[in-house]
Amino acid sequence: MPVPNLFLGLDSSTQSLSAVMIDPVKRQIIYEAAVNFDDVLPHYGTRNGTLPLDDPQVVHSPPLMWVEALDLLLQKMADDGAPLGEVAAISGSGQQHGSVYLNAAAPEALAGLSPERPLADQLRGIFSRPTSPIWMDSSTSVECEEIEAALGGKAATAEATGSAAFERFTGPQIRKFAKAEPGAFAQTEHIALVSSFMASVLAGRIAPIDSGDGAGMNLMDIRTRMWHSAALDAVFPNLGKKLPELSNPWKVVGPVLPMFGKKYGICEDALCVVWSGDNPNSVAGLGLVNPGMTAISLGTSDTFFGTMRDCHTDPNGEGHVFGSPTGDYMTLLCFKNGSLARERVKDRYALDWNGFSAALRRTPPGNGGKLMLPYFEPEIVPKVLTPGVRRFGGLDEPDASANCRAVVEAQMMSMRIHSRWMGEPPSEIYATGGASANPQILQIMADVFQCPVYRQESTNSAALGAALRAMHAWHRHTGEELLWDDAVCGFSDPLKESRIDPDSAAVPVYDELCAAYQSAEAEHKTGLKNG
Ligand code: XUL
Repeated sequence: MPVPNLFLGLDSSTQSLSAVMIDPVKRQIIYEAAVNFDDVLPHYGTRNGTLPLDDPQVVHSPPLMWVEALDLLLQKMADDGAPLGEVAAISGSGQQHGSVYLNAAAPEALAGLSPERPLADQLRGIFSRPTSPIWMDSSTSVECEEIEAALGGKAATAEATGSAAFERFTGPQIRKFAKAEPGAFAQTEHIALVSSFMASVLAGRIAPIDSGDGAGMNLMDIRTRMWHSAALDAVFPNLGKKLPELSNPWKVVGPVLPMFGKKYGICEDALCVVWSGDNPNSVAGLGLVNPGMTAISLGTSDTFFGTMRDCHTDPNGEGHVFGSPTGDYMTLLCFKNGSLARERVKDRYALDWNGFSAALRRTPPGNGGKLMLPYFEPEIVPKVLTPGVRRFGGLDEPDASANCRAVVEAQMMSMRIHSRWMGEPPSEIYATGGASANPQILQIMADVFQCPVYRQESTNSAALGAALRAMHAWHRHTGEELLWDDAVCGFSDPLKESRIDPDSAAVPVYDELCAAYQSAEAEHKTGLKNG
């Protein structure tokens, strides 16, 4: 029998369950697979992983579907000949904030799982609520207001729990359920996150919530990483009784249930390491293991996230602080007008991406003071509910080149301005996502932030991060410290040749333009109030 020395990361995301297996000796991903919920489990009737419901603000998924997907994915891995018998530890990643409600029958059903019958058949009866609200749900504004009022306002809530109260966060979601369905809530003995629920199935016991993902609930004291008693009270009296313990991100939940060995050949000594949220896992998967390391994902929306040693919270309540897998903190800011806005400008001037890049090359850093507020859609950061593009500093609408530069500069300056509260400007930035293939956009990023930018090509960073966390925790468990720098080395290195250095001549240009941008933002806000 080969010595178990492989690590498996699973990612239970909105639309699929995926797996990444790593070999720490070869420092390679040796196997990847995924099952898409809509495709392989059509009997749940989901679209893109969520149930079709009448109210667009209410977004739920069936947790039993995630259980059934686990059976299907492990079966696929066994059929593919993935070396499950050599797996030393498994961890995972869950879409953040989503909650699973379990009744009193859950612990026994989990502990008694048998390889003879499908998991879903054995766990069908453990839910006190058949559906789980997920991160896309935005139906709890009333509860957010109630929680913030109880905790002393937006900034105080952020200071206490790491984020202001957000509709998708678990605390407001629990409160809404408790108010709307008191009977079903009374039947709820255990509340899990998607991450801790999946770990519970794998380990056959109610798993802890790791402090990284726990920070996405508005229920955890972001500094002590313990349940915040006033926040618990703000949601429901005695809520603590229904919540599992919080743990550090390297906690071993226990052995993987032997039934998974019997059924799929997973090594009988394999450990289940606490699961975390997809964003904390991605921090590990992208190699952001030292404070100041930042990633900017240029996707449909743009996200800015990174590692922070000391805990600072956003007094404006726009950004989030979660726990990072290293035991530090991670920050996350989400900007809705990302690729969407870049594309709208490109299409307005009938350009292709080459033409867009040529426009960026033709125009100088700072755009001669021409500015755009790129609110093509309502914006999350800063909160702008009424969309509308505004131009300042002599930016003419027909000027294609200046508008191309203006939209990208606006995005980068907005990230610089709205990430200031983190207290640690980025030391280097890893750019990911579709638009990171464009060196002109990355040059503007480097110039605005005045730090080197690298391109990161990793696609499945949450599952990879989970596999790396499994490896890190397994080493700790066996009494051997594995430094995070060593853990990620070779797995999440950015493309060295993609390095783009900032132009130091741009320092005063963007200092001045950022101040002008901030005034434009303020003017826009006042204009909306008065208008
Ligand atoms: C983060 C968030 C999303 C989900 C996606 O706050 O809501 O990134 O974690 O799965």
